[in-house]
Amino acid sequence: MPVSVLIGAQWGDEGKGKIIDVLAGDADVVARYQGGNNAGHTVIVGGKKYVLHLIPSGIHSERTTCVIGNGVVMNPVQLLVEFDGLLDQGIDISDRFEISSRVHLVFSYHCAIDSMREGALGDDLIGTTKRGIGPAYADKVNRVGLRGADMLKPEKFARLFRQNCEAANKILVANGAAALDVEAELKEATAAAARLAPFVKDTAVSLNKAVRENRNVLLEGAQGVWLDIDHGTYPFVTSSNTGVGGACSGVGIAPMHIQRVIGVLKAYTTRVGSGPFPTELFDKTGEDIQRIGHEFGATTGRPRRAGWLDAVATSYAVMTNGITELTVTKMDVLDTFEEIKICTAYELDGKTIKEVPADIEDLENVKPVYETLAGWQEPTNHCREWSDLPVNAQRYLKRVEELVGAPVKIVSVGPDRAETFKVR
Ligand code: 2SA
Ligand code: GDP
Ligand code: MG
Repeated sequence: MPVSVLIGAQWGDEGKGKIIDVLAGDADVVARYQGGNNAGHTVIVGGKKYVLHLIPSGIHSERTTCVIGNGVVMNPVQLLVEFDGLLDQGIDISDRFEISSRVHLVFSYHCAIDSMREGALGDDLIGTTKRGIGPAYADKVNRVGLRGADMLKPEKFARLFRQNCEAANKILVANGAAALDVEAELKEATAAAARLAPFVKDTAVSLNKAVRENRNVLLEGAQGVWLDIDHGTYPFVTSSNTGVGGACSGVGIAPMHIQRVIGVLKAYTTRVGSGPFPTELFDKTGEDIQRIGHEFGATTGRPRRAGWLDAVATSYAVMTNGITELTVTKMDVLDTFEEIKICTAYELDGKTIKEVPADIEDLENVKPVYETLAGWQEPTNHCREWSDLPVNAQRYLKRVEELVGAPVKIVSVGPDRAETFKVR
């Protein structure tokens, strides 16, 4: 059975968690491949809400093994907070949970450096989640990071932790921030590592075994394609490859096994944090989308900026990731709008363009060219198949398919698992 990858086709928060939960019923394995606890993936089942940050969103499917792949940066202390929180809610995944021995670890000193750097940037800040993600990936690339396997060797773990925490303290103090208490931090990290050690294994081996045995493997992207370190709106991006390329390297599965790439697309666009956003709305419509869609960060609670769907950016996402199908979420949020717009091109320096400029200043200066469609102005959250959708909602989705070049296969009309249907 081919491996499926599910990615965010915009700037994150498209509803990936919800869709992974829907698909997990048929999945033997769900694996995260990049990012860390910057992610906030919401799953709502029977009115009960779960927000996952590091643990894959396959928790509700008892047949599903949840894997944290090597490409993730994992904060052991925060992972346990999440793990114990699930236990309190009656969900115990301990017999179906694996952590890659090659995963890189995030500690409090990464978070302190992240906060210090953001503070120093003033108005130019990236708007990170301050979860230490960038500094942890920097340690990985600088070849000084601690990894999952180090959690199995307490002496090595302590030696590397002290080295790195002391180096971080020097940077913090030089920049006017407080130093961390190395031994206190080490104690907390060591306790977390000891509890997590039993879950550590070579997940590339177990995942490839699952692929060989024809089991259903689903790879769960975090953030979105436009936050990708290579293809996103650099420097206003996260520090990992959020797209399909990151999926291969982030779990150790070869590209030829991946035949299904599901791009999750919100029916409009949101972005949290700084950076260019061509279709952002600064008017009442934008406020309405934000309010009706409850657009607040699932990790930090920050308000998300809102605007219309951007078909230029989305086509690019389809192209660079080989998206084979789209899931369109939050259709219900647009139920009350008289008119709905889609950006079909940009204008830059008097020219019409259909590509996304790499230069951040150019991207900040593009003006969206819109096509306006009639809204449907009736509720959609009861819809359970294509023919239940109002005709104008069907027209909207058909137009999105045409403009971005991928078919819509799943539609989501509310936050609950039940408020979803497959198309055709
Ligand atoms: P970081 O923390 O270094 O990854 O931040 C870099 C940029 O990546 C953005 N980013 C996100 N964007 C959308 N959703 C994310 N997860 C949370 C959510 C966000 C939250 O589910 O709502 O709660 O604020 C996420 N994580 C990282 C970030 O905003 C920066 O633009
Ligand atoms: P993720 O990071 O892509 O998993 O998305 P988040 O969980 O951060 O944000 C998506 C939000 O939208 C969550 O609060 C979901 O419960 C909610 N949501 C998902 N799908 C729908 C939908 O179709 N309609 C509505 N109204 N809310 C949805
Ligand atoms: Mg999110």
